[in-house]
Amino acid sequence: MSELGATLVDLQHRFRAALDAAPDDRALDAVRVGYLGRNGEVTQLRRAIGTLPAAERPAAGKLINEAVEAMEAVLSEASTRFEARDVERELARTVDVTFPAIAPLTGSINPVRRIVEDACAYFRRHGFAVVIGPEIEPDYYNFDALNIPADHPAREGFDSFWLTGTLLLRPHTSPMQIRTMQQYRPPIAIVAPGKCYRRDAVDARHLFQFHQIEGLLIGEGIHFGHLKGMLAGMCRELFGTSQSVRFRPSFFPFTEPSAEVDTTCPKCKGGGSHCGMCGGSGWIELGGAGMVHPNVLREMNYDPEIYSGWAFGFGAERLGLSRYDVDDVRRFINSALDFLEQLQ
Ligand code: 2NL
Repeated sequence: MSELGATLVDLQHRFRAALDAAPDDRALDAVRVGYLGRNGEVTQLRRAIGTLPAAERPAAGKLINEAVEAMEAVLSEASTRFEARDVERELARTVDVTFPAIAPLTGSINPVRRIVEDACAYFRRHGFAVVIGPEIEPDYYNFDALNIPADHPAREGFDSFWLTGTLLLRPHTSPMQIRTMQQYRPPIAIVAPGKCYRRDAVDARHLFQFHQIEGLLIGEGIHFGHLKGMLAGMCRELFGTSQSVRFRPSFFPFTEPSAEVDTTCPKCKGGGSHCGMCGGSGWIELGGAGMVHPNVLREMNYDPEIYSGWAFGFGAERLGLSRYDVDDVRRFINSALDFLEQLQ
């Protein structure tokens, strides 16, 4: 082999070794410049051709060209290998096909709605119909028909959003119970769920827009025992058997006698002392109930000597505090989905 041939073989060996040792694209380019660049080793060999006898120059030029061709081929191979490695790395970084998938957002039912639906389902199973109606009602259906005349102080207690002199956002769902009584004769067994509005300052126990579930049973021989049985059953259904119910004497213009209904405080389990949730009483108030006032029955043209009945009104958000052991009704409406999705 000629001297030049031996030099080129050695040069190519070193070139390959340098390429193999190059850790990245930049190092690869440095090797290229070192051998094939303007001042590279190969270029210097080409310049040396001029010093050879004229007859040997063509063969020398051919040898160098062949070597450069071979070197460019391995260089391009090495460069392709780096590109492929970079793509692999990028794919491995962004797409790990073995990684557990993110669960899709399926949505969940708001706990207040679930309570309303569960309570309605309970009463349905016991033969009650569910009635729903408008949120804007005249004062007659909200007050007059419920034994609360125009100048009655109890109207203040309802602190309503009035839209006109006679129209208001209903402060309870009683209007639908009045409408049903006007439309049908006893026996009547209904529940009226829905949104209600009161001008209350918002705090841990109050929202100015809330949900109520009212119930009404009218017939012959209906008494307070039926009411206690149905409400105890509803609480058992919503809260389970660990929470009990108690009835405290109270007053409403539309029932007589009247009672306030409490359930065992879910926080202190009735223990009481120093409990921040129930204020130490061991009980949480759910709402009110009682025997429908004779004046209300008379207004509906039901004879109080023949018919009697009970009614109740519960705040759905209050039921939610007990059912889910939540300390603040605002939690139900602040749209913190990670919190709400836990309450099923
Ligand atoms: C409360 C009290 C109550 C009623 C609502 C009612 C409806 C008719 C006739 C008689 Cl049509 N009564 N509803 C009865 C007692 C109490 O609600 O504080 N609820 C949160």
